[in-house]
Amino acid sequence: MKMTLRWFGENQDKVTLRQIAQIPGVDGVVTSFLDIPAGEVWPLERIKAMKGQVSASGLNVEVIESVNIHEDIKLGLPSRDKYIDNYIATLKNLREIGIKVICYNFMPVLDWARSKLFYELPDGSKTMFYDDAEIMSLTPEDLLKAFQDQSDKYEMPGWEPERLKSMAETIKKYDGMTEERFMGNMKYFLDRIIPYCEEYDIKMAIHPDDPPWPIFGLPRLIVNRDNIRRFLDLNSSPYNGLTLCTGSIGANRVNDVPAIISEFAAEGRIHFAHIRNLRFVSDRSFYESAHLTSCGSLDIYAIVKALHDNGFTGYIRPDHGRMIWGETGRAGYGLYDRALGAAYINGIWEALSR
Ligand code: DNO
Repeated sequence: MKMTLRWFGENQDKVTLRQIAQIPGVDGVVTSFLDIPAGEVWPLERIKAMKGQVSASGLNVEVIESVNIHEDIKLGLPSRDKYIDNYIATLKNLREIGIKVICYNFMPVLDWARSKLFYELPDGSKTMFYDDAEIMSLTPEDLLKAFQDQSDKYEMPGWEPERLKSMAETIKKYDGMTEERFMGNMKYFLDRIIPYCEEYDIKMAIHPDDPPWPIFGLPRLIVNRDNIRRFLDLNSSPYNGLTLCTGSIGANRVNDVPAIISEFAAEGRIHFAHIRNLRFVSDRSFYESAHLTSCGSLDIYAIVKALHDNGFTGYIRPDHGRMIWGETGRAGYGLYDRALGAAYINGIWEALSR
């Protein structure tokens, strides 16, 4: 297991590489270029500069989250081939600095959703909240505005203004999109890129849909064990794998997260794990709690044990933390609570390994 922390890049993150390097047991960062629109080739010079900067802090960078998928690929439009060629060119450039895993998602138009970004808990910490009834009462534009209003001027990953410029029009294009066609579009993409991933030794790791059910009538497929199986079977190469996000899959209480992890880790298909806890306040409403098992509704010990006992050798990052000790910054991505999460997960791992 390799412990990492997400870092949004120079001028994009209040948390510095130096601070990350001081967290015990964190050896690397997971990063991206939020400003490069989906579908464009990532310039090699910029990639190398980023690598140089991370290395100078004594950290490594072997995971990218995310190289986003252009909407035309998800929609299966004729223009997809051009964007897939660009994706392959980006992979080739990322290989130059030794990138091993790409986290991406195949959620139509929108990425993850929350109703509150800074919901105050009784102890004064602030965290993200998902209330299904509230989300369902909003239009996608309302949700975008709510994200922008609450985000404290930080660009939220997956909610980049460029990507959502013509959100209403893009959502319209999904009219009549069936699950079968959507899966077919995933397969087309995978079959084109996986041979290059094998050659470049870069593993693709799809992120589950968050929340794991359809919103705004858009299809969402990476939501449970059976659909993950269907997805992995679309292309059976081990280079076609998963980012197992406990908070996404675990938001549907029917999903048995440790069992799902055990099954797919044993097959070597989990390349990256996002570990976070959440506490349900009703069936489809929850807030993101501290990582400790006793703080939330997920059994983080059982989750880490499922990875450990099934030979997981990939990357882990503590996912979304609360804002504690008066910290401000990008929702979910402060320093302190994520550092506590990393220390906690490292502690479980050490205990399991002895
Ligand atoms: C939110 C993140 C997502 C994730 C993407 C992966 O905090 O978990 O934005 O990075 O879905 O492509």
